[in-house]
Amino acid sequence: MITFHNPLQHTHAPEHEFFRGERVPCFENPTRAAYVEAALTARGHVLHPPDVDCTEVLAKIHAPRYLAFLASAWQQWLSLGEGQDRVQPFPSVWPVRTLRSDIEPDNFIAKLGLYSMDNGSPLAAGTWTAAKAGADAAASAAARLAAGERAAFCSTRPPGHHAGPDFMGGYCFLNNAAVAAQWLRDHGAARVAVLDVDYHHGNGTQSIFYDRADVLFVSIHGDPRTEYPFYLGHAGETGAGLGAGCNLNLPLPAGTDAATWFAALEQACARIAAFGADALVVSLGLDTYEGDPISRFRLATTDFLRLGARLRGVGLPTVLVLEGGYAAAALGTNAVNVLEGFEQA
Ligand code: OKP
Ligand code: ZN
Repeated sequence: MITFHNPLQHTHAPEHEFFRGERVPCFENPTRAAYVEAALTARGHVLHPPDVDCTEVLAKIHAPRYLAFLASAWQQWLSLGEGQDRVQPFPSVWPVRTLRSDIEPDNFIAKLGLYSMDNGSPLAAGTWTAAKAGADAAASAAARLAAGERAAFCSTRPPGHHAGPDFMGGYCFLNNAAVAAQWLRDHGAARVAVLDVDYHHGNGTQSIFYDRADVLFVSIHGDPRTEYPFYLGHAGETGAGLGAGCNLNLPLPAGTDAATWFAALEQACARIAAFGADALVVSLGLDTYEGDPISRFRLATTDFLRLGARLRGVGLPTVLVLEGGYAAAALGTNAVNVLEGFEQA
């Protein structure tokens, strides 16, 4: 399988996030990609840099004012005063119910709240550079399907599936899986399925495609009653308008084991088969792993071989886009296991 990486991923390296009242080192850090790339290289894969510019596709899935903000956010932060480069910006006020989100405030922190769903997506000097290159890499992987490849993997970082039409969230800034799906739509695929197997519901991807009939979104994830992102991902969310029936959520309780998880995967695959997609995009979160520090499913390293084999069985040209996975030292092996399961099936 052809593999892509993001050579600029290390430029997105915020130091801290908040966890239960404490500032802790970021779970989503450059080391994650380093482990994935080392494991891929060790098993003989050649990592390709992006060769597609996703700018046009980005404009179809994200709002112009959000993209403009993100591209200039660090410069705006620095212009607040001397020494801002030594600290991270965090939002502190959000336009929830009854407050207006149609007017972009002038104040930087107010803008950051407008364009964020949480305080868990810290910005760094290279965030835009890294996120844009990561989205380019996802588009590059999608482009290889049109060129005849059976499958392509993209070691994207930062992740993307929580990023919505006009907001960042959950360590995500640009929705890489949505970029891949939209790229495929724009280059010959009439219908695309997105399968999100990250532990956390891909609220951003769901929202981007919620009213569209040309992109099916299917997600297996921790029940939002107890798991992040809390406010989306319930089974009753099935799509709206033209997209009615084109969204399937399969929430599972924290603590779910591999047997139950793979039964949900069968339901997901059945829905994808019925949809009649021309291509498949997988939001490949590996935080379903039993050793993940912030998630609570119980998949073992060998289960990722089985996942890869089942994904190949869907029988569609497939782009695999890395999402979460925070047991960094195991992430490389878990990722290459998905690829090897896919290739050997
Ligand atoms: C991103 B992805 C609190 C930590 C919770 C949300 C988890 C984001 C997961 N500061 N952060 O889906 O793997
Ligand atoms: Zn996740």
